[in-house]
Amino acid sequence: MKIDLPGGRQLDLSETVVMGVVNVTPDSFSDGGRHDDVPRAIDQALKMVEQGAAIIDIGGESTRPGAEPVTAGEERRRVIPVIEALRRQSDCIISIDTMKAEVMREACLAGASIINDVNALRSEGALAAAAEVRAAVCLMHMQGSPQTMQLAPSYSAVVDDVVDFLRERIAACVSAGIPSDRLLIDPGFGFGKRLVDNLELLARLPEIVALGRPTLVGMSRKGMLGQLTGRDIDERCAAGVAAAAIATLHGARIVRTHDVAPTIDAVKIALAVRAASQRPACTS
Ligand code: 8Y4
Repeated sequence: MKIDLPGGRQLDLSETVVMGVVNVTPDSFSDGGRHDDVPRAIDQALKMVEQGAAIIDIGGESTRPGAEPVTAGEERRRVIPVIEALRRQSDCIISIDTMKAEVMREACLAGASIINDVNALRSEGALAAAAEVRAAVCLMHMQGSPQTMQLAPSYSAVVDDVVDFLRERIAACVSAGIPSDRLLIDPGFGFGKRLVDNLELLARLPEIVALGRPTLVGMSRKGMLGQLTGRDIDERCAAGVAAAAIATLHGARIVRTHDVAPTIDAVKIALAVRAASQRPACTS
């Protein structure tokens, strides 16, 4: 499946692709206001493109559990110069990771063509902004807000909850004039979920995929990998790569990661196995 993007670009999702994460936030680049933040973010993005990332996801607000919100002005100051510079230096597809309508608009004017919103366009003005700029949109499930989501997550049926939520947000987008062929969906690993919830979502990912829109997953470096391996954040690459392989085998079309090169290798293996399981001679 191919998705038409603004500016005549196309996102080819006939095979699973990798989205590289570039954070322009104080926790990844000192105080977030250094003179060399932009070149460092650009270098990181260009390296990921060279390694084979199809999409670069640029974010200026940390959505880690408990992180403090930033103002739209501050967020814009962080991400817009990076998007403008990357747009000049590369033809890659740029995704803007934001919950704010104002940042969505400016980022798309600066060259972003996917809106990656962990709040699924529920913020004020977000549906209208996304419709206006004609970008593709990733709708992600989250229980609660980034400030509160990991305090006491609970579900009676996590997969049903996520499926119902994503159906409702797809309908809201279509009502707001965003055609469904521009939408991506995401179960939101780690966003208001316990380990058991994250594992059930990964095991039953085919039920999300069955909603019929390309499915994006992001497990890279997250707490679930730490809980399963006992490893700190900087040591979770192999665990994330394993999770990416499983998600790809289960039909994920975009894998969001901090570790582009090894994730691409894992995606290749999983796609080959998936193709074998779907060939006529293989019946089980
Ligand atoms: C260490 C490093 C621990 C990073 C936690 C984290 C997703 C996403 C994020 C996702 C989509 C994160 C912006 C959270 N996760 N967008 N964004 N899907 N679509 N946490 O799963 O990376 S940020």
